[in-house]
Amino acid sequence: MADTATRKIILDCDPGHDDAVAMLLAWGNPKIDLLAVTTVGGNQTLKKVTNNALAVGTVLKIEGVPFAAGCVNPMVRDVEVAPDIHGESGLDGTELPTPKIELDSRHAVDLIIDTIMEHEPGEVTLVPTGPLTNIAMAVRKEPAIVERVREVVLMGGGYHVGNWSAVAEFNIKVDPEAAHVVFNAGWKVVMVGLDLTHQALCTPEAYAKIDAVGTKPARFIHELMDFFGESYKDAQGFDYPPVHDPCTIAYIIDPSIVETVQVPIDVELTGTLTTGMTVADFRAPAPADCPTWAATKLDQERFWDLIADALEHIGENDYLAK
Ligand SMILES: [Ca+2]
Repeated sequence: MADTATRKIILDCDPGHDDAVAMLLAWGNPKIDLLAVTTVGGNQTLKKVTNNALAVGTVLKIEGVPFAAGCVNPMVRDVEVAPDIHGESGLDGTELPTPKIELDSRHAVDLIIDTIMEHEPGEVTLVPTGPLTNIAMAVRKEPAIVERVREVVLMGGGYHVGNWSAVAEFNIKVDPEAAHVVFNAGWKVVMVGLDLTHQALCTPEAYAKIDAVGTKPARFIHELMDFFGESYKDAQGFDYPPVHDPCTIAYIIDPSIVETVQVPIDVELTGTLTTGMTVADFRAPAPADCPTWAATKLDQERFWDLIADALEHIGENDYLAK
């Protein structure tokens, strides 16, 4: 029988074109109960990504969900941003509406801790789609969250490829110390890394599904994908942009869309060429108590159907200028 229970999640993000699509899927799919949206410095500065999160929330008509800003800088290293991929605003390529959503007064780390501790053990899933600074800080501030979280489904890393170096992915490389805390905390971690997300390409077929919805929010996503596609073409030679972050939400909605394998994973902190690499050990079957998993294979057709269904579910937004 299909699992129809809703899943409670906290989305910790750095919007970011693909983060915006993750927000869309988290809000527009009835199976997901979005408890909070928190932001972290990453694709752009904290100030910019926080404004972007509020604006995207406004486009998607998100209501009754607290939004909170988190850490400005990584735990140890200097901040790095990605204007070559996401532009100067962090969300270039479209017109952002004036946000209707007000920021929660709490720091994101406190909102994350409060939300987890207010719920029953095993109820809340954490979904980080930016650098892991907020999540690691939450673990350090309130270690009791580790046993209460159902699982951490994160976009980051990879076991064969990198994008911010030959072997490291952006979210992990920007704050490898935070990633080290998160991968070694002992809770279940599902790494939705580049091996998986490079299968989530916004192809002409994917555009057709988005465009068929015909609403202003669909147009907004289309414009984001246009900019994202040009960036990925120029910066990394992709024909179509890989839409990383919503793959985490797709996995939570239906794990048969995102296949995973249990494998020990750790994070390199001291490599001269490999800092920020997620090192997955495939030499032998993982021990039964291994808490880390890696995503391997995406059902692309069903993934893009989920995105289009979420846009249908949200419907029109007359607040938007176009
Ligand atoms: Ca992101």
